Amino acid sequence: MDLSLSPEQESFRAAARQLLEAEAVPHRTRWDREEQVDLAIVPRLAELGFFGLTIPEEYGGVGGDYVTYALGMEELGRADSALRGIVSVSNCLVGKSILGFGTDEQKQRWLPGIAAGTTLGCFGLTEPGTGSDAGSLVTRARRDGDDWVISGQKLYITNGTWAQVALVFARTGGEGPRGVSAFLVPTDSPGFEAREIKGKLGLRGQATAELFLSDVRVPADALLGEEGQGFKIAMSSLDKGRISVAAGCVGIVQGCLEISVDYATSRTQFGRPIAGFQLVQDLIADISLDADAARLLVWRAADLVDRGEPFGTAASKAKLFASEAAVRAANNAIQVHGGSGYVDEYPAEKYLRDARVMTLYEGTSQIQKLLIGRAETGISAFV
Ligand code: COS
Repeated sequence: MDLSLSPEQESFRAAARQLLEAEAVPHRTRWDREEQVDLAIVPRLAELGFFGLTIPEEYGGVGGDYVTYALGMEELGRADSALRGIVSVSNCLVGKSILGFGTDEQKQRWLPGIAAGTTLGCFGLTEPGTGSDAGSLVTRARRDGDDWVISGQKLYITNGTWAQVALVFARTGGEGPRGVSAFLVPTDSPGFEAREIKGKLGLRGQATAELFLSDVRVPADALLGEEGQGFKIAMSSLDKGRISVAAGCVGIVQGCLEISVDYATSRTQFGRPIAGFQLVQDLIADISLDADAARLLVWRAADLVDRGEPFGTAASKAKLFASEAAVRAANNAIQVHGGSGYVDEYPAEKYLRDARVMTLYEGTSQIQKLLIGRAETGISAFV
């Protein structure tokens, strides 16, 4: 693995930093307080190519490699994790699932809009009764002539109220993962309703919704992949999604490092900058170490994707470490800031609130450990 970035990767990262510093960072506290990012940022992110990263040019994307994608997610996480979620659910969980499993017709229909940011996607896997045990989902799709008719409920769905297309996982067969199929459902379909969930600890600027599907009728060509292949589609999407979450967490840790150094070198106590105190340096050293270690795990996983090698376990390791590191780093950043870390005039407390969900969604830390344990021992803890 080559740890040096190419000039193209460096220039994308610099352009992303510049855009986000100008158009996201100054507004993130307000967006967080108002529980709504200004959606005018979406086309601005799209202009830079965020939504088209790794989607081939023939489908309207900007192509590029997965390391570049991870750099972009890091910059989004550093600026505002709410934005990282909007991009990565649409581009990665939905767009890459269509790219990987869709027919040419499905790719032509959905990918250009997703790559342009004019079509947002949401990923409908989790249900009120099924979180970690995703293979037990109960949303049903039944065949009616040439159509599928879908009924059920989905919970904690990022982009749920903003999306134009929902990737919905529904049971078409018997119990367990093999009975699950995936469908591309236009969200303006009759019977489809999304209700926003308010009162989240973090990621407040991003829409998180509950989806209700009451006899939503879609044509046969809404089926993504084969009948019964839905669980595999969900799992392989999440393998990539976990790298995306982990990359966003690297951005959180990096942000925590920068604000902690800034604060510690300018805040004076006992007649000198607090950065001069060994116990403050201890906190900053821990954040710095977490940034390096998490970034290396993310780059390793992204590099495996780029090489076409198995990357699932590397993705779980990156997600597990980086998400726990983000919580730790944000906590340390608050400690460096003292009382100032507890108010949203400074970004430390938002980093902590946003980081907290990273150990939960796209597979909890406990699920990642069991996936790593299964890969190491060959024994599944899930059966
Ligand atoms: N890629 C492709 N296929 C996969 C896969 C992957 N990463 N992981 C599993 N599969 C396949 C298996 O090969 C198996 O196929 P066969 O039936 O043909 O043998 C099938 O899917 C079932 O796999 P498995 O036995 O691992 O299913 P489990 O029910 O044991 O899966 C876990 C358990 C916990 C791994 C899974 O449910 C999971 O990841 N849960 C977390 C869900 C999650 O992240 N939710 C967040 C939603 S988005 S916020």
